[in-house]
Amino acid sequence: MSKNPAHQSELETLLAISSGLNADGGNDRFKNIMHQLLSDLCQTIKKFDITDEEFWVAVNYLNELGERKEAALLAAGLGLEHYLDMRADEKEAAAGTDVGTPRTIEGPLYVANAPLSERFARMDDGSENAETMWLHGSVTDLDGKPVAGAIVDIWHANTLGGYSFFDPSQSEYNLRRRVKTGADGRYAVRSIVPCGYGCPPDGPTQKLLTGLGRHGNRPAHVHFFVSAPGFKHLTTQINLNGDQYLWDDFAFATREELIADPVKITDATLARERDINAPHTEVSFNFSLVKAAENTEESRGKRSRVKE
Ligand code: MBD
Ligand code: FE
Repeated sequence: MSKNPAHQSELETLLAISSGLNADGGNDRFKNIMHQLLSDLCQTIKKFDITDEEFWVAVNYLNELGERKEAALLAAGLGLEHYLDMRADEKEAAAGTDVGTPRTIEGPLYVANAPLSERFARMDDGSENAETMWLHGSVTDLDGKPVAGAIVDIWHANTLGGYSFFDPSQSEYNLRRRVKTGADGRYAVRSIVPCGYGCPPDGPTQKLLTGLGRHGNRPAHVHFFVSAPGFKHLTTQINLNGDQYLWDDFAFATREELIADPVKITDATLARERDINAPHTEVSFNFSLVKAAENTEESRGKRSRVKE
């Protein structure tokens, strides 16, 4: 930093006081984190000789981000949410603990308490003229033994890439369901094939990405929380193979093990068994869960969520 020791100690004093290091109250961990963040920020301001105008553009950007409620969207787009996954994976690898179906980011669009049913649910409200998707599979332990009574909480976008609740044009809980596995550990849903997501083109996240020369698109995907008593909670997604953004996801969520191949079903008997009675797309995905070492691992991590 500064070669002028007087200037240096003036900044150090400022940062120590502004982050409350010498104050009685507050939280020590929070103080130390803020101190590091502010120090890094000042270093960046100095390194790039940030102008006042640039500084206030950045401050105003934070207001825009909050006004549009896009802070969590930006966290995904900057790869920070994926970085949390990298860290969790790394810790598991270092500890040598078992891994089942890999995790990937939750993203900002979950809504809690979707309708719950046993073994099967229809997820779409029938309002879209879209390709029907039959999505099914099993939940097992690492030995392949079925996990009965697992809750598979599923959410995905419509054909315009929009999610109910966040997209007020959709009905309540459209394309959001919770399904409890049967004794065979299986779940099945009838839905529609989702399309990929794109950041709101007029929003602050897309504005920042455009400044980086990046796009704000995600490949077609389906989100899952999978949980069962005695097992580690799993937050993951599957990507539908063939999407142009499969390996170019702006939120970095794609993983080799999480790619599902959509299969066109034309067999009339099968279509009748499923009560679809028409050609449709089948997506199969099986989950394997790891035993929980402690109760706290059984539930999803705390995070501010809609309707929770
Ligand atoms: C999504 O649908 C999503 O899953 C993420 C991570 C970010 C934006 C939209
Ligand atoms: Fe999504």
